[in-house]
Parts: sequence; structure tokens; C-alpha cells
Amino acid sequence: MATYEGNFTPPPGRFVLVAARFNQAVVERLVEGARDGLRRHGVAEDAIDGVWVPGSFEIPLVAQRLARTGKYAAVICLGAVIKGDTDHYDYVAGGAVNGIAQAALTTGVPVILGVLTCDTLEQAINRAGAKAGNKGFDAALTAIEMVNLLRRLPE
Ligand code: INI
Repeated sequence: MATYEGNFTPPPGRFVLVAARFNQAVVERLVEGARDGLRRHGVAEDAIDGVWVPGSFEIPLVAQRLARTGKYAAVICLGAVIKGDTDHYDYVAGGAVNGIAQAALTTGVPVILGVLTCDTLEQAINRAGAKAGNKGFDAALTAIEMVNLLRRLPE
């Protein structure tokens, strides 16, 4: 029986971060975490592109468009949806999360979910590097692992 796994060696190809400007102070930390995660696993700085979108709801369209170009090994989506800020939290968070999944499934390119969905700003800050790790860093590692896994899977 064959077992397939992705490792964390730097894969060939480029990465792109799609980051939402809403709650920008938090998302900037996610972006830094993701860049740090990629760099520390051997991805060259000049192989990392970045795109800013207005809010997390806008991430999927741009992520799908970038994935379709064939230019990127993976697309890393970063945002922070915070319940305290909005009545339509469920719609924004659900739209972002489902849309990111759709972008991956419709393109076959790993489109990685690094969007925080939190009750409070404090939780978001903690998950963006203050206390509970950095979700951007985690998303970068997931991207590398998925790229390497897909390269190994049979066609
Ligand atoms: N976008 C976020 O990324 N995080 C939020 O917490 C948020 N809140 O609170 O509303 C948010 N809203 C904006 C949304 O993503 C879209 O930009 C907007 O609805 C226009 O489509």
C-alpha cells in the first residue's frame, strides 16, 4: 500500500499572499508570519508576491483568479473576521471560507485558508503572533506541504 505525504522542502514555483485590509493591524502580522514561514523553509523572498484586497469577502475571487493564471504553486489567503465588528459576521466568514475552498477545488491549485474567524480582537491578535502562534506562519507551512504532496500524488 502506498502512503503519500508532503514534506517541508522548498518546492519550485512562486507563492502569492492574498491579504484583506480589513482589521489591517492584525492581517499585517499574518502577512509577516506567512513570509517568515516561507522564507525559513527555503522559499526565496523574490518568489513571494502579495495582493491586498478590501476585506476577507473579496479574497476568494482574487485567489481564484491568481490560481487560474498557472503562475503560482499555491495561493495563501490571509484575513481576520471578528464577530464584535459586524452583524453579518457569519456571512462574511462563511463567504470567505467557502469561497477559498471553491477556489482550490475549481483550479486544482492549493488555496490555503489563513483567515482568522474570532469572537474578539484580542483573540485575533493572539492568533496573529501574540500568544497562540501565528496563523499566517501555519498557513505558509500548509502551502508548502500541499504543494509537495500534490507533486507526489499519482496523476
Ligand atoms: N471583512 C473582514 O475581513 N473582517 C471583518 O471583520 C469584516 N467585518 O467585520 O465586517 C469584514 N467586512 C468587510 C467584507 O469583507 C467586505 O469587504 C465588504 O462586505 C464588501 O464586500
